[in-house]
Amino acid sequence: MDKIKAEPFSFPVKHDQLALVVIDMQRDFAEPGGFGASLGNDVSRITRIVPDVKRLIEGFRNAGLPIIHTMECHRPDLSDLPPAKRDRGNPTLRIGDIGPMGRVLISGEPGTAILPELAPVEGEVVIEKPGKGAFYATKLGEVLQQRGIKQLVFAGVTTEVCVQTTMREANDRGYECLLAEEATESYFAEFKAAAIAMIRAQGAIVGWTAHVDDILESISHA
Ligand code: TIU
Repeated sequence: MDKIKAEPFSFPVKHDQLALVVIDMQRDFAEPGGFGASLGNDVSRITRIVPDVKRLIEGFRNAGLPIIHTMECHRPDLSDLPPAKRDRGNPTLRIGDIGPMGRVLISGEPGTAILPELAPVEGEVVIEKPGKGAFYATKLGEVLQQRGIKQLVFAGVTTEVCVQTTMREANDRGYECLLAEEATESYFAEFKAAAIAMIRAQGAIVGWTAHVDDILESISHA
């Protein structure tokens, strides 16, 4: 059995069942004027991981392995946006408001798009999701089942919000989950560190974590 060097112990990889899930690498989380910035966050932390996310995407593409991209966004009529989500906190811009990159986190708007360096190519699945988790109210589960995918490598943002929520959803559904450490980021360094620690604690209670180089080394033999 092939293994990827990982924590808390080696990840027992099956290349024919493996996919990359890139969570929410959208302009709205990474650029000034977007949703992340409207919550008061320093978005430059997010742009710093783009080269590592790109390396991971290119590795999966070169190996011919599936890639799934997610986008947190809502319908223009806001019918999939619970008031409890829209009204939360005191952001300078709420979801659906018009900002410098169009309507915040609305499907099809410029700010909602995936960063151009990481844009999906033909054949890659794009899942638009109204929640923090990518399984809630989406077809992700069916897509994975149809393709026989049972192991998921995770990248994207933010580590403790959409990435961790999706890993927990996947873990409960029986997927083996591996988080690529350099290809995920939070607006808060301490939250990234804590999320990584809690994911792999207790014998990989949610999943494994590994370095991008070790994941790429493994899939180069896929
Ligand atoms: N605010 C924050 O940390 N994250 C989100 O709102 N969404 C995602 O993590 N994608």
